[in-house]
Amino acid sequence: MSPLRFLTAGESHGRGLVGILEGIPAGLALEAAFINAQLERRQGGHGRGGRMKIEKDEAEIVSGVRRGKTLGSPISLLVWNRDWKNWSEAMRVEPGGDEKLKSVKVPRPGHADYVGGVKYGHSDLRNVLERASARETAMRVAVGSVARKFLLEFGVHVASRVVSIGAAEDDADAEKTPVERLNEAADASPVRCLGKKAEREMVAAIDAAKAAGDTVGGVFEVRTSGLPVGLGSYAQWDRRLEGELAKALLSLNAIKGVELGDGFAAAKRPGSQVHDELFWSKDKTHAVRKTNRSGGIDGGITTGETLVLRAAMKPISTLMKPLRSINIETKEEVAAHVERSDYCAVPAAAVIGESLVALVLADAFLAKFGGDSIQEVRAHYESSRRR
Ligand code: EPS
Repeated sequence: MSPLRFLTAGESHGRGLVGILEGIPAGLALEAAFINAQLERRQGGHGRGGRMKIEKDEAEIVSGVRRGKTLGSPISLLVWNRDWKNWSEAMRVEPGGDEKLKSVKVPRPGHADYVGGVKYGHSDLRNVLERASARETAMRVAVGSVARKFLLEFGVHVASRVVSIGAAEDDADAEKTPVERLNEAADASPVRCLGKKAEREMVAAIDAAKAAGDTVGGVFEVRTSGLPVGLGSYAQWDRRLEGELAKALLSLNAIKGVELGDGFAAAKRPGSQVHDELFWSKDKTHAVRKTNRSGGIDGGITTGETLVLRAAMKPISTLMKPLRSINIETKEEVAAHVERSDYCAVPAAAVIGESLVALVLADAFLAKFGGDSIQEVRAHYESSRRR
């Protein structure tokens, strides 16, 4: 069983989002301000819609922390939806009210609307979209921030940057920016990329999509530093770390592809140009590599190099100039439902990607160096490093 697990709950326009994170050891210093700084990063990025002007996401720590330190008990978090006040009648929990209010009958192609309606037997597709909405990722960032805080105790940093938006691609070499400073550099850009020319092109791609009533996707990259050798395992399929990382990233709304290191490009090259050769460190105590084409994992196990993960996000499926669809009540073929949305959320998705990677890595870290308190984990970690 995974030492670390979490659940989220909450509808996009309901009262708020709830999260429970279990398995964080006792004694970790944790304050809401740390979580809130990450929530603020998720809200940004050029191409966001009107909702982010309404919300100012802030987490309340409801349990599991006393006097600024984790207790080892489940940590529960709350993020209230400010928009709830505009939706309290349409999203009422109590029975009754006007069933037609804010009801949705025409699914958006590519969204969960149709399949969710079929699956759960909903004739009002709002019952689907409220939970399928990417609003839920605010809570994933909140719980992921606790995992991030845990990893920082052990010198592990997780950061991200946007690689491309639509056809606009950043050719900046991310290797040149230390992972510890990558977020600072990316957060300074409205599209979270490193290159200035690419930034202009990405902003233009988003503006063009918006003007055309369309949306645009892209690719982001998550990078880590400070990871020890040996997280994950080849011993069983579900202990292979790249599988857990890919699962976490593909679980993020609109993600359609994930690659590690050279990923799909490696499939076109001969082995001699794909694998990272091994050399002795100067003191001959451990192996070093001059390349990191593997992306930091060999055989399901961290190599101790930078983890390099990329995820491809499809364009958001709510189009202001809607695609064709069907009315599930009248049986007509009509234009899809239109609802306030984002034009591009790739910069935000990168921040969420970091949070999901942090959760997987904290889990793998605890599986290897586990303990009930930070002191115990530290003792296990340090004895392993000495060995
Ligand atoms: C989001 C909140 C949502 C959307 C977006 C992400 O709020 P609303 O539906 O009120 O505009 O802006 O979600 C989607 C694009 C989607 O398809 O679900 C958020 O908090 O990130």
